[in-house]
Parts: sequence; C-alpha cells; structure tokens
Amino acid sequence: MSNHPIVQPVQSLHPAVHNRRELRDLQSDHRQFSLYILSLRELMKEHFNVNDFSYPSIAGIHGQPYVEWGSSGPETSDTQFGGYCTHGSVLFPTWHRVYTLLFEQALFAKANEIAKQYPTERDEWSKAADALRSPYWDWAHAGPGKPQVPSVLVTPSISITTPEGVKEVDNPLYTYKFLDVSVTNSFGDPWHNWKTTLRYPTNENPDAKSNMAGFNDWFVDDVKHLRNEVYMCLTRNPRWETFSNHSATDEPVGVNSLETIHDQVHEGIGGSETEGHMAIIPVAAFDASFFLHHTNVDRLLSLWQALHPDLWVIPGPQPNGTFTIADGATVNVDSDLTPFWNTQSTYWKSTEVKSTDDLLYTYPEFNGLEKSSPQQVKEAIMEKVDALYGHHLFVPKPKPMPSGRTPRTWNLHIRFKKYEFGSSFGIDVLFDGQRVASVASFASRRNTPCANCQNNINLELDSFVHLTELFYEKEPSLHSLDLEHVRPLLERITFVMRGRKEDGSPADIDHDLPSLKVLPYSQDIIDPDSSFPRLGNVVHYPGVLRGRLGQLPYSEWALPSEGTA
Ligand SMILES: [Cu+2]
Repeated sequence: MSNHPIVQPVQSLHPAVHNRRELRDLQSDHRQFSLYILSLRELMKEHFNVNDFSYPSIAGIHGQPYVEWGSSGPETSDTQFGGYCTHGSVLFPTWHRVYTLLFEQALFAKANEIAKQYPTERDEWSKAADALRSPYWDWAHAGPGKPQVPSVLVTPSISITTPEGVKEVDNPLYTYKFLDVSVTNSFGDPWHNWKTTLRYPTNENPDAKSNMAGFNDWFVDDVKHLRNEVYMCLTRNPRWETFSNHSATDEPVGVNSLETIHDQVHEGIGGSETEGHMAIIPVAAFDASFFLHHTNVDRLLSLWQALHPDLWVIPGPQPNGTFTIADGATVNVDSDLTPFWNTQSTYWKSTEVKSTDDLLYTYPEFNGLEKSSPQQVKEAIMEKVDALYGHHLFVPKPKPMPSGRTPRTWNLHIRFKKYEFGSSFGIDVLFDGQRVASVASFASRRNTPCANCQNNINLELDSFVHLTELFYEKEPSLHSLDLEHVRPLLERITFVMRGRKEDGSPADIDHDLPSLKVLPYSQDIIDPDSSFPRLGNVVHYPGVLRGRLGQLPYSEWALPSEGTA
C-alpha cells in the first residue's frame, strides 16, 4: 500500500483561522517574520525528494523536474507539458490555491519546530508560529512614498531574531541555492547553468548574477498599471471563464484575467531579457518570491469570490495538458487537483477549496466580516477593493465634463499567439518612448515539450491595457474623451518586445510576433457619480491604428461586434 503525502490545512493543536499577512506587515512583527525566514531557510536545506515537503520537492511539483510526485501515477501519454500546474485553464486559480496550502503546511510545521528552540519567551514564539500563514506580496500596492520593491526581496542578507539571538543571515527571499544536481540537470539552457535562482540575470553563463535594479525598475514603471488592472479584473470580470485564465475567448470582457495579470508579475520579477527563474513556468517555483506572488494571486481570488459569491469553476479545456491531464482534456469543478492528496485515496477538488476558512486561513480584508451575510461581505469588500485599487479610474476629469461630452474609458486590446516566439517574452507599452505598462507571455522555452506542441500553436492570449488615467496624467488639460481629442494620444503609443531569440539576439517586435493584434476600444461611463459606475457597450476603433504595428482588418479579430467607430 502506498503512503501518499497528504496536503492539509496547517496542523495546529489549536486550529483557528489566521491571516495570511502582507509581507511588509509581517515584517513589522519580528517574531513571525523571523520564523518565516528561518523556516524557509530550513526547508531550503532539505533535498529534492518526490514524496515529501522539502523546498525543492514542493517547487518541483509546478514544473521541472518532470517526474511523478507523491505516487500519483505515471505521466499521461498525450500531454505536452510534464509539470503538474494547470495554466491557461479554468483550474488555474484552484490548483494554485491548494499549492499555496501545501507550502503553508510545510512553512507552518517548520516554524512550530523552530519556535520550540527559543530559550526565552517561548510562549510568545509558539503563539507567533501557531498563527503563521503563508505571507503575500501585494504587488499592486505601492505603499507610501516613491514606489519601491520591498527591500526584503532585493537584499542578500537580512537581520532576524534566531534562537541564538539577533543575527544577520542569508536572505532566502533573495535567492535559493540549488542542492541537487538532479534538479538543475533537468532544466533547459541556460537555467541548468545556474547554481542559484536569479532575477534579471546578467548573462546566460554560470557566473551570471541577479540585477535586482531591473526588478525594481519594472515595479516602479508598472505598479500603477497593475493596480488598475487588478481593480478592473476584480470588479468588471463577472465570468469564471474570463476571470480564471488567460486563454482568449470568443467573448472577451475587456479586462484582464487573474492569470494574465499573474503572468505579467512572473515576467516582472524574473525579467525577460535573459529570463530569470520566475519568468518561465518549469522553474518559477524555485524562487521563493513565487509563493509570495501566488499567495497574493490567491488573495485576489478570495476578493473576487466575495464580489461574485455565486460563481465558481465551470468546465473548460486544459491546453497542453499536465503530467496527469491529457492535452485539451475537459476539466471541471470535480477534477482531481493532482498531485495533491487530501486522503490516502482521494485528491483535492475545486469544490473543496471554495472557503478559505475551512482551510484555516483568511486575508486581512475579511477581518471583522466573519458573521456577515454574503451580501454584507460583498459590500464591505467592494469598498476595500475600491479604496485599495480603484474607483478614481472612473472619476471623469475635468469634472464636470464639458456639456455634450461623454465620460468614457479608453483601452487597448492586445492579442497574440502564446507560443509564436518560442519562449517567454514581454511587450512593453510605451508612451512617448517611456514604458507605461507591459503585457507578458509566461511560457516554457523552446527546448521544453511545449514549444513543439502543434495542437496549441495557435493558442492566443488576450491582454487589456487601461489608458484613461494615463491620458489625463500626460495631458491634464485634455478637453474630452471623444475620439478627436484622444486620437493624438493614442498615436503616441508604441510597443517594444523584451525577450531573446534562440541565437541570443534580442526580440524584434516588427518581425518576431506576426500574430500581434492591437485594437483600441472605449466604453462609456454610464453613471460616473455613482459609487460603482457602470460601463456601456464596447466600441472598437479599428481604423485608428491604420498602418501601424498590430493593426489588422477588423474582420480578422473575429470578435462579437458590439460596434465600431
Ligand atoms: Cu504562477
């Protein structure tokens, strides 16, 4: 009889729901923060194993090495992807929910062991450990002052309180040192060259280093855009199909999916000039920022759930497949979330992870709402989402609008084939030559199975860029949001591609992404003074970019036409 590793909520003697805390908030609690760092360090000292909860074992589940984990059965024959993570499908949010639960379980167990080693204040330390959950980094929230990546993500060493006193230790959030050659040997080129995880690698050689300034630059440029996207994704994406994953649909809703935004952050942390670990699916989870990122993705899922209490996983295809799911197979709310066992004979299913309270964690936004009705929770969360990320987006400026002028939002719909370039890449959206947003393809590289998969070669990604706030920022005296006044602004937008071809030369957007399509669209703001303005029909402007990059005859978009102008 096989003995499967069981994934379960934290195993506490006093089971209770506790907050997953924001990284910067966690840092203000020296006990929990020290336990978090020490636990990560301990997990990272353990070796790769296909049956346990060491750091590399957990990280390896996501992608490479492409091996069976937890005695979950051999690889299915007709898959194009040998990892377990479900990308591009309706299971993206729930599979990763269980994945963060597994990480949390391992983190919690270590923290509780370590808490016992403190010679003094042991009660306080074990209380801190008992309440420790997987922290998140809210990358759509800049914090006060000039935007900066939290310093704890970009400094090589860090001061914490250990059982032996205050010490400066190597920072596990900065890099992970691979211990197992069997792991790095399973990676493609150049990742197998590198003995540590890297962000914005300086080159592809074994002596490459991280260029954390690149990571910070991306954040400074993109945080505002990410915030707008998060707001739109949470509040204007009322279908599981379009909320859950990045695959293009016949009826796009005009705002990004959770996965699309998540893809951008993977690229933003890893870098796509030379791709750091976070930038490609097969090796991303080895960088400890992965779980800070994915815990935040899970938090956004919780916020969206509160705003859409009746919606959950619907059936859909699994492009590429996974280690256990065949390429293109239909998955649904009852699909096994392999390889995550919840008993010796069953796997977790999406039906079982709807309530995070059942999983013994929650997020700060839900504190105080424990006894509220779904409607009350919805209203309270709407206010918080608004305060954190949004609303100002719809306040028409100048206020009031000149009479006869309609307040509206301006956006770009960007669509391209995910695998056309053969690797992960980013597209920067530039205004007067300055990056104001980016969209990304978070993929696997050419020498991994996905690159050759004919079935999915035409798979398209949808991304949406919201421009209204930017236009007012660049042109404070903008007379109206009518096409006549907005057209000159749209014309100042250009695109560049970040990424490297197989021969090492930089990607060139004019030649390397023939599938690229760009389409401006607007939506009227129907009731701009209400607390939740509604948006009118999508109006496309296929002619505005005529003769420019990404412009295509409207008929080739195959969109259900709501109207063009
Ligand atoms: Cu991810």
